[in-house]
Amino acid sequence: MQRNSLSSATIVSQINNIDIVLYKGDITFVEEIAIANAANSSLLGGGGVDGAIHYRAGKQLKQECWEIFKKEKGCKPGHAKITSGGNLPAQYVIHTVGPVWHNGVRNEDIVLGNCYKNSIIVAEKNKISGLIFPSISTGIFGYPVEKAAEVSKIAVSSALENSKFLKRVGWCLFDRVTYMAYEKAWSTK
Ligand code: AR6
Repeated sequence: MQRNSLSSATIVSQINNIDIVLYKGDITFVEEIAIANAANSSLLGGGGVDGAIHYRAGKQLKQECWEIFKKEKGCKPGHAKITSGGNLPAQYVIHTVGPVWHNGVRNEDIVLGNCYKNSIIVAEKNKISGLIFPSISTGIFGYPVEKAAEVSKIAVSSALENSKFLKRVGWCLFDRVTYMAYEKAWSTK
């Protein structure tokens, strides 16, 4: 397998005995039990990390997302739904839909925090021990990355307080600027 588009994980913190880790690179190469997807409400695929995940996961993921679309009308912003990982190294994909940035006047911080909290709830329900997120909403949806890193740190820290199954949670960040924003958020109290 091609591995040069992914760094090894760096542990940046620990919460409730859970390692918080950062990878730099392409999340479709991450070998953890679960990765999260920054999807849209249809769950039927799109651009950015969603496109990359669907491309590498293949037909099975599309089919499972289609079933969720038919039965549950997809996924609302801030919510999360689980599928298998198809052809990905990850066994599961937890699809969550971030907020579109509107200058902070539409509760974007609450919706973004809910993406992380609800993804962690879904992971715990499925007894998942490792979950890696992309930087939700900071690409096509336009959420400022430093703010997103802060909001996500607060949401993840609080959601992990009651975790039983997760042992490793973190992010896989595609570019240097995004990586540095999350590294900075986790290096400050
Ligand atoms: N691995 C890790 N991170 C990635 C990858 C990858 N392979 N590709 C892109 N990123 P975005 P959003 C980073 O736009 O803002 C889709 O069309 C990217 O550089 O993927 O939540 C969906 O269907 C950025 O840092 O997600 C929705 O319609 C981060 O992932 C919409 O985009 C998020 O960027 C969601 O927009």
